[in-house]
Amino acid sequence: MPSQGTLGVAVVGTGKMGADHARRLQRVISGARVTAVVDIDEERAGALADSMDGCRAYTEPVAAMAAQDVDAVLIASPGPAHEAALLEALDRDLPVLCEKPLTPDAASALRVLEAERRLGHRRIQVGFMRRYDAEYMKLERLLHSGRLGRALMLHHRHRNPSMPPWFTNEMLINDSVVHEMDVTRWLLDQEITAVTVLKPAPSSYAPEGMDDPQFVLFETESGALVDVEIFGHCGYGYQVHAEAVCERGTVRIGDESGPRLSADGRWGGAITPDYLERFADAYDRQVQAWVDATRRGEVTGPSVWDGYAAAAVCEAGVAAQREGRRVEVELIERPAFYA
Ligand code: ISE
Repeated sequence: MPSQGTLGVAVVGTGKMGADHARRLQRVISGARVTAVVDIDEERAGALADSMDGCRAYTEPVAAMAAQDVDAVLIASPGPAHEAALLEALDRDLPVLCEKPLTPDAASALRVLEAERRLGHRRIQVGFMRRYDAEYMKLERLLHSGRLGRALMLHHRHRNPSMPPWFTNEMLINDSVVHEMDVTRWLLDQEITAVTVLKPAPSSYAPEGMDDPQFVLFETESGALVDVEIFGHCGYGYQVHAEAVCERGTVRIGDESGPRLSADGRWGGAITPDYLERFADAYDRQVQAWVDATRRGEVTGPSVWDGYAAAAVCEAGVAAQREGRRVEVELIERPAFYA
């Protein structure tokens, strides 16, 4: 499938994430190059295409996917635009890396799942990049080694310095806590069964209409309890921590590992300003793994099932957030196709 051995990738969506992925594919990743960029904002797509040799700008994903030099698609447009692009790519049997969330709700995620099953083989990897972060990978290996016994609780902290002006209360669940939903399912190797959202008195820096921070509680199949502090406007930097409390020990990741400076009678370090920096290595590893697998004709990494399961937990989370009650997660039975 790759033309001349190099994978020609169409990047759909040229906002913050799409532009970063295009740069990564062009400058960091081996075995791929960006042959198309797509955005409804013609000028923005054009400017990005002009910065890369042999890249064309399109305003419609369909047109880019039909191009001769497009072998695979990286979708980084806003969540509501994902379903149409995913179905189009499946129709053309094109490999896809789709930024999270797979789609904004469980019903649309299920339609994508059904389409991939009809195709008869996996084509889509979902961009849950924390699975490619070195510390998360060590945590996952440790938990699965059994050395610490069963995991009883997870504590997650997810702090952003601020959110863009268009960010909503629901997006704190759908775009931010969705990461903790995925890593919880992956680390504990089980589904989340119920969600509760509690809200402290909001920070005076919370924008109008947003309850910030929030405290989200997951229950899981085995009876583990998982809490997530989601803070959209902590003001001081981007921090993601996770701690597992197990029968025979605890393990914590996310404490800044950068250089620890001692000077002028103080010690300390820096906090990353945003997720692109904090998870830069994880994004690189994820995209390289996708390109490598695609060139081998394989699909690895988080699947459409993972995207659908996260969407179902998001739906419960948004209802819990809105209605102030515990909401159970509704999931179909996992198809053998995604075993
Ligand atoms: C953003 O969309 C991300 O995916 C980041 O990883 C997350 O930390 C942030 O809260 C989201 O807005």
